[in-house]
Amino acid sequence: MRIRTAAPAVLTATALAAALLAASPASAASHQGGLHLGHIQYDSPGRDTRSNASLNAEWVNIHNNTRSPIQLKGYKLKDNTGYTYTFGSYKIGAGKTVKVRTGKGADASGVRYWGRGGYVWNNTGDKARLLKPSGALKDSCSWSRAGSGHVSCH
Ligand SMILES: [Ca+2]
Repeated sequence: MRIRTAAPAVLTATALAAALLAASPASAASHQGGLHLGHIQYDSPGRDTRSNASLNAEWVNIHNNTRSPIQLKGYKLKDNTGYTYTFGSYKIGAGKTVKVRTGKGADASGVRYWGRGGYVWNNTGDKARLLKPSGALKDSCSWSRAGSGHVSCH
């Protein structure tokens, strides 16, 4: 009986090896969810002075670990209070990350600015949500204490 149970295990290992071989280096470290929230710096380092530099040191990364670019137009980023950032036209490449900073600045490749004059992400606990243009929840990530000031969502 032990020999019989070994056969499926070998098959599984073979299938896994095949899957790993088929995967590109970028997707080898992939997580489920495709487009998802990545690292979040919810507590801007240093004192919360509300300066634009401090506001921009508060940010959320969104990562596309699919193998195709994704148009983010209409996607939303939302906190517990209801503050909402809505993406304009922005194509996030396969395997790429876009950082959404809280303060004001000039949008560029890989970085978007919320344009706020106040902080979004609560230092002592909050929940970031990534919503599809339809309003459907794509991903969420929460934290419950100040701690290190940042969280790795996946
Ligand atoms: Ca904060």
